[in-house]
Amino acid sequence: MPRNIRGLTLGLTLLTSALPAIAFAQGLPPLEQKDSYRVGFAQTESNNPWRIAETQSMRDVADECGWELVYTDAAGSAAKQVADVNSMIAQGVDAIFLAPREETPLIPAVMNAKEAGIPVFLIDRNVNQSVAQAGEDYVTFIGSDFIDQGRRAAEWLVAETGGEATIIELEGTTGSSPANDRKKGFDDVIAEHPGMEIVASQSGDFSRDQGREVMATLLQAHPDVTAVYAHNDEMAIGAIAALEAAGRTPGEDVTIVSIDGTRDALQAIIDGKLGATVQSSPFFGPISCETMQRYAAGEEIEPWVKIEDMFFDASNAAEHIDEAY
Ligand code: GYE
Repeated sequence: MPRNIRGLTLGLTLLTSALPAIAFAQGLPPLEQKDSYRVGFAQTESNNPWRIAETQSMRDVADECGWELVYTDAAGSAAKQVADVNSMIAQGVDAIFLAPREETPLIPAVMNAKEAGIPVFLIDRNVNQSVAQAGEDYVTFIGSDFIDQGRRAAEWLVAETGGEATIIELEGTTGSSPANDRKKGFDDVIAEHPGMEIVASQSGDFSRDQGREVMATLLQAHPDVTAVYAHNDEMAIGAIAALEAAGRTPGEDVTIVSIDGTRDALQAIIDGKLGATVQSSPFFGPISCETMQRYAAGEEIEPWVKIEDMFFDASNAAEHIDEAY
């Protein structure tokens, strides 16, 4: 082989082995290994303890992970969140952690970052899988199995009520992946039980106030309700307030199940008002740091970095309340 060609081959081999080969093969932007990074974190809103715990968890790992955090809060607007990501791109951050408020409206933000050569890690919520894909458009989705959370809530409710219940379902933010999937998981299990009926299902936007208002309205139309499934704890707490205001006794004449594992929810379990809550961990800092480091080291990242969640009911709520948020 002529010397110059051998030299070129050697040069190319050295070049490609020094960079994350997998990232190139998949068309994802590579990420250099270095001591410090400017890292964007695009939060959806800060209106509940879960969101605040998530933001805190990201801040807590920033120093040891070498992150200079560029933090934005979309204040409940998908349009603002797209603008927030675009501004991070304009500032030339090294990587972006995005918690997409809704599944489809955030896709342009993901694509813009990809085009600008900035790797995106989705945390806590996913985007529409038929439009954008992990390993191609963004590195990975780090988060819980929301379908399974819905199933676990339903299975607990079936066992608790002996398979007989008239259910009101309070859905999360319309168009968000946890609302879509928590509904699917729950409704599929309930459909297998003829004694269980969902008489109303409406969004309370994952918020305590809206959960209370929607519950108060639905209660007038369905006074015979015997169970409530809320897609998060905040709405469950709101529903408890609405039931009490209407003279009902949550935990006695109405069985309530929800998802998250907040401090208020564990306290409501201890108080006998909430039956159970499926954990959905907000502690994304450590796993986000580790996943980004693996990516920078050139490792192939699985499309879904799955978080395993616990389950809280009367048997263990007191034991876990001190670690709750
Ligand atoms: O359950 C809820 C929050 O996206 C998994 O969003 C998260 C959900 C969480 O507002 O409380």
